[in-house]
Amino acid sequence: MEGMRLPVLPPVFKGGLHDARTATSLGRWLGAAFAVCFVTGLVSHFMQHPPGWLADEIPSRPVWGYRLTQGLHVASGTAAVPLLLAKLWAVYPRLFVWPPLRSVRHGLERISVAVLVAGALFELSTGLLNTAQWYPWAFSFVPVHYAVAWLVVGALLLHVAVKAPEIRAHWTRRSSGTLALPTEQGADRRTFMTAVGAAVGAVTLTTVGQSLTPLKGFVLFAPRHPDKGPQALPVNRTAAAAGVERVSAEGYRLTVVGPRARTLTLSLDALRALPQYEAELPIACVEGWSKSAHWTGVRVVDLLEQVGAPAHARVRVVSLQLRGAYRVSELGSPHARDPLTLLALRLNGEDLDRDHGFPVRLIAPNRPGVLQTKWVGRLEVLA
Ligand SMILES: Nc1nc2c(c(=O)[nH]1)N[C@H]1C(S)=C(S)[C@@H](COP(=O)(O)O)O[C@H]1N2
Ligand SMILES: [Mo]
Repeated sequence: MEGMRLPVLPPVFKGGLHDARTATSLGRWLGAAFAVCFVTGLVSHFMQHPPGWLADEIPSRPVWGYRLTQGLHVASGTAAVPLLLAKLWAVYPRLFVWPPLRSVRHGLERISVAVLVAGALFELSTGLLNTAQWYPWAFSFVPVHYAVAWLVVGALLLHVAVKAPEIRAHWTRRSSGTLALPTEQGADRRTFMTAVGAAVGAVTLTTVGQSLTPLKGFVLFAPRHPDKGPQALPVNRTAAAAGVERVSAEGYRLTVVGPRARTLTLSLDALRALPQYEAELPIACVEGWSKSAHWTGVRVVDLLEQVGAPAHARVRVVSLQLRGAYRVSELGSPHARDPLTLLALRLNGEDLDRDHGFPVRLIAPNRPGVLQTKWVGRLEVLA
C-alpha cells in the first residue's frame, strides 16, 4: 500500500462509543421496535385491504383490536426514531472504511446496509409526516409505505445474518474475554444508553396519550389531542371538506339494496323509529389517534334481515360524499353480522355533529378509522 496515495484521508474516530458493542445494544432495541412496527403494519394493511380470500376472516372482536395494534404501530415507529438516530451515530464512522470495497461480500454487505438505512429513514419519516396528515410528496402514501416496509425487513434480515458473529459476541451483558472493554468506556456507554432510553421514553410518553386516554395529559407533540373536536372526538375530514354540509334531515334517505334488488328506503324519522341500540366503540385512526365514544343507532344486521340478506352476506357501505378515497367501505360478514355494528344516529348523547357524519354514520368494532364511513346514504348487500 506504501506507494498508493489516498485521494482523501479517512477521518480518524477516537470516540469509544462507535464500537460493535454499542451498535449491538442499540440494534436489538431497534430490531424489536421494527419487528413490532412491521407486524402491526401488516395487520393494518390487511384489515384495510383484505384480499378476497381474507375478507370474511377479519374478526370483529375484540372491539379494541385495531385500536391496540395501530397504537402500537405508531408508538413503535415513533420510538424507533431516536433509536435509529443513535444507531446511525454509533456506526457512521464505518462509512469511511478504507478501502471502500474489500471483496464482493463486503460490497454486498454495504449495499444491503445502504438499502436498510435509506428504507428505514424513508419509512420513519413518511410515517411521522402521515401522523401529522402532511403529504409533501407526489406518490400515494399507503402502497409505497407498505412496499418499502418489505424492502426494509428484507435488508434487516440480511444485515442480522451478516452481522450474526458480532451480534453473538456482544449480545450478553458482559462481553467475554478479549472483548471486555475498559470500565470507563462501559460507564460512557451506560450513560449514552440511558440518554437514548430517556429520549425514547419522552417521545413515547408525549405521543401515546393520543391513543391511551389515561396519558392524554402528556400529549405535547402528537398531532391530535383526543378531546379536541366537536362532541369530544377528533375529526379528520369535515363535512365542508367532503362537500356534504348541506344534507338536510328532511331530505335524507337511506337506501338498503338486498339480494334480487330488493330495496328498502328509510327517512331519518323512519330510522329513529326502529329499535335503537347503544355501543361503546373507539374510532381508531390509522394516523395513531384513537378515542372511545358512546354511539346510539340502528343495527346493520337488522336492516340486512329486512331485505332478506343471507347470514354470510358482505356489505358495501356508500357515503353521500361524491369524491374522496374513503367514501366507500366494505363490511366482511363477521362485521356485517356483529350486533355492535351500527348505523349511528347519535354520539355521546346528542345527534351526530355534521363533522362526525350527520345524519348517519357507520361504527363497527375492531375496524380501522378510515373504514368507519361517515354520511352513509346506501348499504348494498354483496351476496
Ligand atoms: N365518507 C367519509 N367517511 C370517513 C372519512 C372520509 O373522509 N369520508 N374519513 C375516515 C377517517 S380517516 C376517520 S379516522 C374517521 C374519523 O371519524 P370522526 O371524524 O367522526 O372522528 O372517519 C372516517 N370516515
Ligand atoms: Mo383516519
